[in-house]
Amino acid sequence: MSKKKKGPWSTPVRSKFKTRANQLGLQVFRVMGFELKYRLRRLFLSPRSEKSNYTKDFERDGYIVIPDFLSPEDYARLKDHYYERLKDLEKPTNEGPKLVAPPLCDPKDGTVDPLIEELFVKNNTINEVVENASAHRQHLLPLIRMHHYWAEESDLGLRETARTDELHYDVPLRNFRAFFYLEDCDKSNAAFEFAPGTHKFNMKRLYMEYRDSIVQARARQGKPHVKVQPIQDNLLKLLDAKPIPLEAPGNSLIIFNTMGLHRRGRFSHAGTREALLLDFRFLDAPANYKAYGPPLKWF
Ligand SMILES: O=C(O)CCC(=O)C(=O)O
Ligand SMILES: [Fe+2]
Repeated sequence: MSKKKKGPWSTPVRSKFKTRANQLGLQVFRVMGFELKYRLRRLFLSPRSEKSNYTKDFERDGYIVIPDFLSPEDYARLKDHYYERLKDLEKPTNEGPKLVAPPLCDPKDGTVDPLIEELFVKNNTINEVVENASAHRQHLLPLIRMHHYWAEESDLGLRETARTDELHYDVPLRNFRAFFYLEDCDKSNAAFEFAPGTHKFNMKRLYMEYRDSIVQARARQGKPHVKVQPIQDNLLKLLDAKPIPLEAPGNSLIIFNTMGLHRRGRFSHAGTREALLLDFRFLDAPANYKAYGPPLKWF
């Protein structure tokens, strides 16, 4: 339990203030500020490479799926490595679908798994897409986790504990994550879902941010434990959000913009979804950037 003294600036008061500030447009200004910073960076960052079709598709849809990402030899090496590590992991026993996600590369303490570094951290395709889409030089170590997600018969129909199976966006700015499927993944074993086009910065998005920021702040007023509210249906309609399951064979990489609306798929039978999750969130988060220490130079 935290021993912090609760003053007048405690969460309910702050939430009330936040509700008011959002009614006056706080979130709209924040989102516009993020976009403006991106546009300024873009003026000064010359692309490291020609923009490939990957980058163009990524700009249009907010995600790309790259099949046959690794050579057959590297894919086999990676699978051996993954399943070797999986054997030793302690498994949770919560009700509902379960996740084990230990880090393999962690910028916080500088842990770097050599095979993951070789196959993903120094991968030109990933770095090209991320650099061109964020206008940041990608020279920091991403956070990379194993993502062993599974459901037993008794878990079917139960909610996922972190509620990431609800349509949401992670941050209101251009930011990136990637899933590498180790095995075939379709809508029956919780394929990741993304609503194409919902990552775009435009007037509809700003209006959505405005309305949603008030709903979220109000929900937290006096209820600090309420972290995320589902986005209201009328706002989903406004953005024309139609999530599609990104079904793909093993050895596929999916890169997505976390500003777009997405969710974790659900299991329709007992099964597993084996993946790696790559997270480039620190690129735009000064606090994280500080926590991660000086940039590691890969190039
Ligand atoms: O596990 C998933 O399919 C999605 C999780 C998620 O929402 C995210 O990584 O941002
Ligand atoms: Fe998410």
